[in-house]
Amino acid sequence: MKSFKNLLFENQDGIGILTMNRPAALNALNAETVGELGEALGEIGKDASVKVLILTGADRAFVAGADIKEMLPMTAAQAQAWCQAAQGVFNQLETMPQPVIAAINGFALGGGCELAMACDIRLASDKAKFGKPEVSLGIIPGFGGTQRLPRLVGKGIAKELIYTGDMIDALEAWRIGLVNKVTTAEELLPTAKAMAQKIMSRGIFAVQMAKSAIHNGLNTDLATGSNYEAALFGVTCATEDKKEGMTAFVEKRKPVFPGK
Ligand code: CO8
Repeated sequence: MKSFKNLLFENQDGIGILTMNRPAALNALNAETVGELGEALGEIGKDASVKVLILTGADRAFVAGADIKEMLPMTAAQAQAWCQAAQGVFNQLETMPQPVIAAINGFALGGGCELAMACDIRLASDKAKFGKPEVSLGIIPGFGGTQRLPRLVGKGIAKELIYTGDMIDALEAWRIGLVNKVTTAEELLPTAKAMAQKIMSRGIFAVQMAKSAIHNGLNTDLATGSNYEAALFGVTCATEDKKEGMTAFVEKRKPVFPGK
């Protein structure tokens, strides 16, 4: 992978760790960073040696939002185009083959909270802070926040967070279902890696199919989603992983999945 100005990437034995790295601006998302993110995700998505991706932030922020200084002079047309470009990258994150764990180490505000919500699973350090402060700036969420937040925490809580712009701590984020787990700052990455290891020990192709079934099923009606699930279930039954997983069960041993 090429090196980026505002991102760091390493592949630790199949666990990709992608770090938002623009600490002077608390990792705020300017166009350059979002462009780099799209490029990195495109490469990682095609790299079968990365089984699970962890997304985190450098220093004291996960991502403190879209870059306010860059947005200030934007016209309506430019802002709309910027929203659509960033939404495209967030959709790319949500639909890439690998499961993505957000390890939220600090501020996850505005576009940063939206970035975390495009990941599959969210883990937070007890130092993390969440919020949708857009209305305090006279704008609304634009990177999918009005859509993903109510789907995650329900309409009423999402409206409260978006209308008030209030910041909440990690425990409150856990209580409302915005994050799956809260750890100490020291334990955040180890916990994310342990979860990644566990996911990698399963039939990873099946995990990818489950991701697709959940994502596409939630965007349609129950009957269509269930039909899609049945089709992907059929696909998993054509894999060597299925043969190994079921044979290992019958032989009372641990499976060793070939990953295909
Ligand atoms: N954009 C640009 N710069 C930022 C941002 C940001 N979102 N957040 C922090 N920074 C910069 C600060 O300006 C400061 O830079 P400098 O040292 O050059 O002045 C540096 O990061 C450090 O920040 P602070 O000194 O403010 O640090 P504090 O610890 O005092 O405060 C906070 C931390 C509370 C996180 C504070 O920085 C803050 O409130 N930041 C803004 C948070 C915010 O409002 N985020 C939402 C932005 S809007 C958004 O994300 C909408 C997404 C959809 C966009 C649609 C586009 C059209």
